[in-house]
Amino acid sequence: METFKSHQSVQATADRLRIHRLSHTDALNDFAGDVRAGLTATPKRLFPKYFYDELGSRLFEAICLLPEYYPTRAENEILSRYANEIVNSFEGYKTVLEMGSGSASKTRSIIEAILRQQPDLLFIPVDISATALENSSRELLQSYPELRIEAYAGEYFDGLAALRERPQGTHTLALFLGSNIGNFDQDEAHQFLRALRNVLRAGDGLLLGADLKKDPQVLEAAYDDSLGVTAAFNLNLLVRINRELGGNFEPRAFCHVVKYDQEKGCVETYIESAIAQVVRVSGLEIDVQLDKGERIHTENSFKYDLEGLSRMATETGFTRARTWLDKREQFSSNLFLAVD
Ligand code: AVJ
Repeated sequence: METFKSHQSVQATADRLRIHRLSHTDALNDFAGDVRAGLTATPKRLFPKYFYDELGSRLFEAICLLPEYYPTRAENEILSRYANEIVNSFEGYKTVLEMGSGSASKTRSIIEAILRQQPDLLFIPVDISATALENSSRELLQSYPELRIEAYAGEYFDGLAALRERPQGTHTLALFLGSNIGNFDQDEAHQFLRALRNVLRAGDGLLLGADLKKDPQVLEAAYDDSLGVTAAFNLNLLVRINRELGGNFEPRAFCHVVKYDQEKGCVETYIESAIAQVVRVSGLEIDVQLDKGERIHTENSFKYDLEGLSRMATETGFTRARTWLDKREQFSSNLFLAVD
């Protein structure tokens, strides 16, 4: 009887989960093409989406535990403290759409607050990592016996394109948490928010996590921690190129460099060559020449203020209806409402 029972509960869990793999883009070819373009460009660059291989994803989870990296703790504080208020801003959310859900641990506060209002909820996570989606979905379904999940494994814009095909029945709260928006420059942020607005109906909500402008020393420490975890996260890109594209980067011959550009409101991260060197990437049949002190740009993390967030909302079909801050006022959770 015992085995029958557990078999049934596994079945029931599987019934409540669908994972769509948006596989028309070949991830490895994208990586190869982008690395080739980025390492032969002037100045050199690599994209932050490539940080998140298996080790990179784990290093990011470690970053979230660092004393210097305040955003995760600040956002968790806001979501656990104000989840009821956030979901009560609108009665009857029946769908939660999360872009870049990752491990979906912060999402739980929101899901639980909605389930306290009413039991019927569909969760639609979109994430580049199918493994992260499978793991987080399984855990969520076990915690919430009524929850249904329709997951999309793919990039943001592919996920949003797929979602446009879906019938729009119920009121939706979209989530874009963790200051993921910070990786976009202004044009990209606008494009992304407009694409997201297009899958929502007027009156739907978007809870947007945005890190705030602050003392440059605090910001630089958050991206250059004393244990060197963020340095490892950054340099792991080179290790990934070595493994997947046959590179011979020596990570010890490079340094992690972080600069806050106060004018732009952007923490810029680089991999800097400590010596003049030539690196072979055999899978791409290229030799990459680096001067001593030459930098490869790897990430932008844009910081916001409330005026900038209001402007961004109105320019993309939303209005900033409410904002919640953590006690130290380091991070903002913003409720954008979709307008006609
Ligand atoms: C995942 C984009 C929100 O920019 O703060 C953390 C990534 N990089 N430490 C951020 C990151 C280095 C993070 N986001």
